[in-house]
Amino acid sequence: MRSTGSIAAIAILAITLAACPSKDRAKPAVAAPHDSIVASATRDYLVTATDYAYTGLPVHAPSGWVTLRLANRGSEQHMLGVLAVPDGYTPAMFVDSLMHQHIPQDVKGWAGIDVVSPGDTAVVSVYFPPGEYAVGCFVKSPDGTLHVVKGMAGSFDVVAASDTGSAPVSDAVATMSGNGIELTGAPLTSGVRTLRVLSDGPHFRDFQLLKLLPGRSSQDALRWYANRATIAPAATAIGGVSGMYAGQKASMTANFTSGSYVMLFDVQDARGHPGFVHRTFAVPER
Ligand SMILES: [Cu+2]
Repeated sequence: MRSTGSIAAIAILAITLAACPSKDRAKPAVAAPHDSIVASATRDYLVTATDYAYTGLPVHAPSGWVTLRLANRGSEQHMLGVLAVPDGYTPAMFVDSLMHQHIPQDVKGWAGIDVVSPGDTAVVSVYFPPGEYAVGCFVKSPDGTLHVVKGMAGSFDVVAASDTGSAPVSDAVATMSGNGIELTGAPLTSGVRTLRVLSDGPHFRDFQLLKLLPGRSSQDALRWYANRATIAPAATAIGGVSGMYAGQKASMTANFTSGSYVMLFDVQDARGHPGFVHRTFAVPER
């Protein structure tokens, strides 16, 4: 498995671990407390990632648009992958399964936050229907272990709300397709900008944004991203939206500064070799 673990890793794990029948672990579903109505609640959560834990995860978030901020205070890269808790599992059971890499094949991913470099904070807004969600970090450490296996996992409830909030106003739209990444809307200029992220396919795509370090090329950045547990950075990972497929509603907000950026998502060729679809863009000096 490649080192750029993310939601894509879940799919691989699900296949690899198909011999681990989920029904052996499943117990009767418990009634979910989703029938209460949230009159007003925060829709903005600051989650802190350390090596290897999250703090500040929501407990009961309101349904609709929720903003998750992932502040990486660790020494490694981190992300916040989101999965719907499958039928037959309690959140605690499912988190335990993730930590032991027992993942049912029909697990349903949801939009989350892709990789953030140490010291940076990523901001992603996602539309959540009511339900129970588990989170985990699918980045690999230099020792080859996924952070979720080291205990970097958790869960939260999304409770039905009468007011489901509204989507952040976006400055541009990035659409992942089989052919590339289309970027529409106003050219991105320096400042805090919101990028609506879309995907046209039924399978997970993990949208990632990198800012190139001075003097480094986009190929340097892609080479680093594919091997980032083991080689020196050529870019800063400033987050992205993991687990995107057609119909998911999500956006990311970042403070763009002048320089070169790469947006990318993981692909595999017909022989299963990993690669990236990417697009570069420059943010001009003011
Ligand atoms: Cu991590």
